[in-house]
Amino acid sequence: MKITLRWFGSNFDTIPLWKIRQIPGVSGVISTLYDVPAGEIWEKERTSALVNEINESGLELSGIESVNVHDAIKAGTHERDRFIENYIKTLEHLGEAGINLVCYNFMPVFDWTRTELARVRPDGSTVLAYNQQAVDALTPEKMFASLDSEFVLPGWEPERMENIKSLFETYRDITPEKLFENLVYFLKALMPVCNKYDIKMAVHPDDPAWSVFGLPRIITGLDGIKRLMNAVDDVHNGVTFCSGSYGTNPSNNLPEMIRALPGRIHFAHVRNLKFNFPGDFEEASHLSSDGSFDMYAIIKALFDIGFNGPIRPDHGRMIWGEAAMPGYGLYDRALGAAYINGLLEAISKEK
Ligand code: CS2
Ligand code: MN
Repeated sequence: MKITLRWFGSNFDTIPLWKIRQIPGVSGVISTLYDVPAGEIWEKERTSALVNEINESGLELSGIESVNVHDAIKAGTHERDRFIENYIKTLEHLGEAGINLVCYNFMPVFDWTRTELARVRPDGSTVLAYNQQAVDALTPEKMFASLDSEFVLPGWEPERMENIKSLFETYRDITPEKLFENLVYFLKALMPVCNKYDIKMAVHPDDPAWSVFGLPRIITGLDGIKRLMNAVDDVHNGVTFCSGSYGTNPSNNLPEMIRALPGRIHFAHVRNLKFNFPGDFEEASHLSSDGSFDMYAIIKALFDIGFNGPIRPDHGRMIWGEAAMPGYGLYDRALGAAYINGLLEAISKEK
C-alpha cells in the first residue's frame, strides 16, 4: 500500500507539499484541479504542471480525487453525451500524464453532508459531525449557510449552491434505479479510454450512506457495489473504499465488505467515527479506541486481499490550534498516517 495525503493544490491548500513530504512513509499526494468546474475538460498543460509541481517536491501524484461528474450525467439528461465526451478527453489527458487512478462520486447535487464543522470533543479538539434531526429540520441552502466556513468546502462549492433549486428539479423523477442505470451508462462509455491508458475508476461511497434531502443514493453498501461491479465487469471499474462513509451505517461490516471485493478496491480512505446515538455521529481520531471502528481489522482486511494501491488518512480532527479546511488539517492527518504505518508494519511482520 502507498500511504498518501490529499492535497488541494497550491492555490487552495494551506499546507505546502514540503510539509507533507516530511510525514514518515508518505510517498505521494492525491490531488485535483480544484477550480475546474464539473463537466469541463482538464487542459493537458495544467495536468502536467500539477504532476511536475508535485514531483519537484519529492512526492508523486498517486491519483486524482476527484474528477467530478456533471449532474447532466448523473440525472441522464439529453446533454449527458456531451459531458461524457469531455470526461473522456480529461481521462486522455490524465492518461498521457501517466495518472492511472481517478476517484469520483455519483451523489446527486452535492457531496458529503455534515451538520457541524467544528463539534468540540472532550479533549478540546474539533471535528465534523452529523445529526439526522438537524438535517431533517433544514433545507440544503439553510444547512450550507449554517456551516459558515471561511474555507471553500470540497463538494459544497458556492457555485453549486447557486443552482440548487433547478438541480433539485432535475432529479425530481430520478429513482435510485434510474440513477444506477445512468452510472452504468457512464462507466460503459469510459471503459475503452480506461483500458487504453490503464486508468482505474474508483467510485466513492455516498456520505452518509443513505438518502438525504430526498435525493436518491445508490453507493451505500455491499449489494449496490457488487451489482455495479457485475454490471460493468472490468477491472477499471472499481471502488474507493472509504471507511468513514460506508461506516456511517453501522450495519455495514467494513472488514467483511473489503474481503468481498478483492481486485476491485483501487483506493482506500481510512478514518474513524464515533456513534453517539442513532442518527448522531462525529468523526474521531484514527485510533480504534477513540471511535467505533476496529482500524486493525480494516487495515488487515485490505492487506489480506492484497490491496496495494494508494491509501490515505481521511478527515482529521482540528488540533493544536491549527486553522485549515475542516477535516483537512495537517496535524491530525499526519498522526493518522503514522498510525496506519504502525498497523501495516505490525501486520506485515505477523506473517
Ligand atoms: C471525501 C469526499 O472529504 C470527503 O468526505 O471523502 O468529499 C470525496 O472526496 C468525494 O466524494 C469523492 O468524489
Ligand atoms: Mn472518503
